Amino acid sequence: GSPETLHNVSNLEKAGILNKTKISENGKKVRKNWAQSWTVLHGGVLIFHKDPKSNPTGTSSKINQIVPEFTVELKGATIGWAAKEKSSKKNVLELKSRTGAEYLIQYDTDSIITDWHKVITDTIRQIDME
Ligand code: I3S
Repeated sequence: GSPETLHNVSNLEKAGILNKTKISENGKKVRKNWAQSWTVLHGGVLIFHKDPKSNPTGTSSKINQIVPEFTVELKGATIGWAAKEKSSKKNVLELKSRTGAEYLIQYDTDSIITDWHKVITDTIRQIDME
C-alpha cells in the first residue's frame, strides 16, 4: 500500500496490562473468570497472556508471561463499551469475535482503557478496508 497505509499499520501495535474475561463461546455463556493479562496487539490479533500470578509455585511464571492464554482475531470483530448489566466494574469494553466468542476487557484508569478502545477500533476498521 501507500506510505500512509504503512504508517497506519505500524501504529496499530500496543501492549499492556488489562483485566479480561471470556463471557461466551460458540453462542454459549461461560462463567466469568476475571484475570489480569499482559495483552499484546500485533498484526490484527489481540493476544492475552496468562496471569503470572495464576501459577501457585511461580516456577513457570516467566513462561506464563510469554505463553498466550488465548488470542482474538480482530478481523470481523466488534468492540464497544459494555452495557451496565454486563458487569459492575467501571470502564468495561465488550469484544465480540467474528466466530461469536465474547470477551470483556476492563481497566480502572480511564486513559488506558480509552487508548485500547481506540487502537482496537482503528485496527478493526483498518482490517475491514483490506
Ligand atoms: O456477571 P456476574 O455473574 O455477576 O459476574 C461476577 C462473577 O463472575 C463473580 O464470580 P462468581 O462466579 O464466583 O460469583 C466475579 O467475582 C465478579 O467479578 C463478576 O462480576 P463483575 O460485575 O465483576 O463483572
